[in-house]
Amino acid sequence: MAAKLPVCYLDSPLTQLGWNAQLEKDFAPHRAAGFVPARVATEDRHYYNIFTTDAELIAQITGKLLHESTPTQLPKTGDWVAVAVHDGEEKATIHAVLPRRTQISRKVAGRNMEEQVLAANVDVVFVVQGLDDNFNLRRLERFLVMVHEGGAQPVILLNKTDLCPHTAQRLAEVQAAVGKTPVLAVCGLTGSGVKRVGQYIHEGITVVFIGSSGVGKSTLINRLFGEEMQATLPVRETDAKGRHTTTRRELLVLPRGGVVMDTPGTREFHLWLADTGLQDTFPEVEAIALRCHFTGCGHTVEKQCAVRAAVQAGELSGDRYKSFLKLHGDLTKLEAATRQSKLARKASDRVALRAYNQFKRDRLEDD
Ligand SMILES: Nc1nc2c(ncn2[C@@H]2O[C@H](COP(=O)(O)OP(=O)(O)OP(=O)(O)O)[C@@H](O)[C@H]2O)c(=O)[nH]1
Ligand SMILES: [Mg+2]
Ligand SMILES: [Zn+2]
Repeated sequence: MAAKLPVCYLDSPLTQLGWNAQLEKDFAPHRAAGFVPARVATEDRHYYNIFTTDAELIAQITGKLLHESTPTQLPKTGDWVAVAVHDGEEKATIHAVLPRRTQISRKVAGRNMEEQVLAANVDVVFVVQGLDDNFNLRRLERFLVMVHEGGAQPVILLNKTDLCPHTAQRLAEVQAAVGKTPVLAVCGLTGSGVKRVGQYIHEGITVVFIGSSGVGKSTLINRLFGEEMQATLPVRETDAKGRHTTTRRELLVLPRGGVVMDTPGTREFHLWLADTGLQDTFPEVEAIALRCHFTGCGHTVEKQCAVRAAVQAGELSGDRYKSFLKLHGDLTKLEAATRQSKLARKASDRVALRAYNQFKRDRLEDD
């Protein structure tokens, strides 16, 4: 098998991780300063798992970088960083983060509105939704706004086809709502449709799986690898809610090329300021809105509103109009959303975080 791999695959482990000419250029000053490039696989508050050309290391950032960075500028899964490797130890220090090409962020609960970067430098984002009780078109649209806003290409995966007696109907419904965004029906259980997912992944491409907890992100990734690489747990039967099995982000290199990232379920994600994302998610509504009489029309009570006229004329579906208004509202009411998500924050998140931190501590002690 190995002999059949292209030479570049064997020669350049950095290329396997997604390294390219632009990054090499961005990295020049850091190379001159004696640092080596690495990609962040997982991160928590203080420790990072990173991949260099030949090793997986645990890294910490310098105090200087910590003080000079805002929280979103700190290294995130998928980031390229400049590191100093400590000889004879499996440890490194991160001195700088290279500019990001794309990023996937969500709004998180906190004292103030806070942007949390889920993944950096991704090309394709698989937005996964279950065809069981999890299915929710409005939520799907919110995820799409998030992806468009971050500059990546979304692909929708409707998973668990085995649990849905009318997959074709759902597929058509979603496709009608999302326009040109590709929509695939898949089954993590049987592997059906997973080959077509793989067609979006090849060397030089980084993909990430996002979606609520329990929709099957890790299962689909396992399928892609053809082996169990992630722990998966059964969904709680009563409410189709997941158990937040994945408590940290993972970055994995597919044997035939391409980088795959897993994320923990984004249960309480809210929209980040997503003006461009809104336009990309509702292009037809935005086009109609150009004809509204008032600039800054709210499309609800205003006179001579082209959007409402379009709904009345049957040119725009009532459902589309409603979800557009909802997102429109979400974007202007971030403050309220933050308060809500604070209330929604569950103790289980803290438990998961604690378990992960313990895991990291154990791991460091093993080293
Ligand atoms: N019936 C059915 N179950 C599936 C399918 N795909 C995944 N599951 C099950 O759904 C449950 C959750 O799957 P995971 O892959 O852990 O879900 P996840 O999205 O990674 O969840 P988090 O890591 O918590 O965000 C597991 O019990 C899987 O076996 C599918 O196509 N059909
Ligand atoms: Mg998972
Ligand atoms: Zn209007």
